[in-house]
Amino acid sequence: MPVSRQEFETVFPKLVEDLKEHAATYKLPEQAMQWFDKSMNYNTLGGKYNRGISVIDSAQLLLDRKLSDDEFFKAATLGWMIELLQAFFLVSDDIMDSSKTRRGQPCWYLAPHVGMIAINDAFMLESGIYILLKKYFRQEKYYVDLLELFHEVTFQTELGQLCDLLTAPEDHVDLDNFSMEKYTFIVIYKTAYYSFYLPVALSLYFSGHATVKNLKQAHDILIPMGEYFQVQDDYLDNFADPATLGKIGTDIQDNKCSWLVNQALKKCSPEQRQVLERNYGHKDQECEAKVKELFNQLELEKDYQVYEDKVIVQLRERIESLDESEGLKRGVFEEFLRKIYKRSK
Ligand code: GPP
Ligand code: MG
Ligand code: MG
Repeated sequence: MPVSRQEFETVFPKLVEDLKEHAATYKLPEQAMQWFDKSMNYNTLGGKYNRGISVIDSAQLLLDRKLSDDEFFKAATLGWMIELLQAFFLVSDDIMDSSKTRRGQPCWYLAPHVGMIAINDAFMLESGIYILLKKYFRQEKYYVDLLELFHEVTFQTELGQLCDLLTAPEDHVDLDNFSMEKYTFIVIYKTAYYSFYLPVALSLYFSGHATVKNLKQAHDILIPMGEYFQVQDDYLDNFADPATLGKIGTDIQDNKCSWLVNQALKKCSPEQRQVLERNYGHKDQECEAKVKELFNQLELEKDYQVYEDKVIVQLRERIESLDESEGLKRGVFEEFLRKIYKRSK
């Protein structure tokens, strides 16, 4: 049985206490302690927790049994460490993308009295990962592997974010700068590693199944799965109802090399390309509305359906041909795919 959001949430308050206790060893003043507490709760809670919960679900499948209370706590702690990493990324990403809302509330940097303190809060969310890792995993023989994994995946995500930002300059629009090759690099690095490879890699170490072969097999299924997830994110950015999505899309105004604009460029007429030239990437609602209208005219929703049907077949084939001889299980990937298939938020 997959773990519910509520079950996963029961572990978080203890981890917040652990991090505050660590800060207390430095006699952190009370005002700052309250601020840290608020930032952790505001920025880490309220999402879908797909990444975090997948660590526990995968561990259960890999060990092929129900986890003991202690095992559940430790697997959940690894899951919350990904959620802290995600919180660190999202607080930062929302500043960089000038986003307005996240998980149905104002982005943290826009919350009352926060502003650019949010940058330091983002760093502290990241530091929380390593404090918890040391507290709960220092004695494990795979401690250094986990440490290196978090560091490497963070670096990979930053590489993706860099390319995402460099292909979306604020001051000039150059549609020739977009391509599906660049797009693929951006989404694999900014999203797929930390959202898909990381949870399963963590559960492989935790369950004692992290052989070179298993890590490679997991990688080769999860990176394409993460690519699909970010195509969904780009599609939803324009086509989803913000009330359901919990965030207002910014990709058109932000001049992003998104999946939609790449599809539009493939099929637009010279006249339609002019509409894009004149309106894409402007911080202006009327320009944005013209681009949205063009995306509708071009029936990009249909292209998305075709893409989704095709990629699902490919992913299922890859899962089917998985070699389970070293303890990896198809169910790990089936469950992850089930969580995101045809998602609307
Ligand atoms: C999501 O892309 C990517 C990230 C959250 C990675 C950020 C990486 C950093 C190193 C800060 P997105 O901008 O499309 O996200 P959303 O649609 O949720 O705003
Ligand atoms: Mg972004
Ligand atoms: Mg997005």
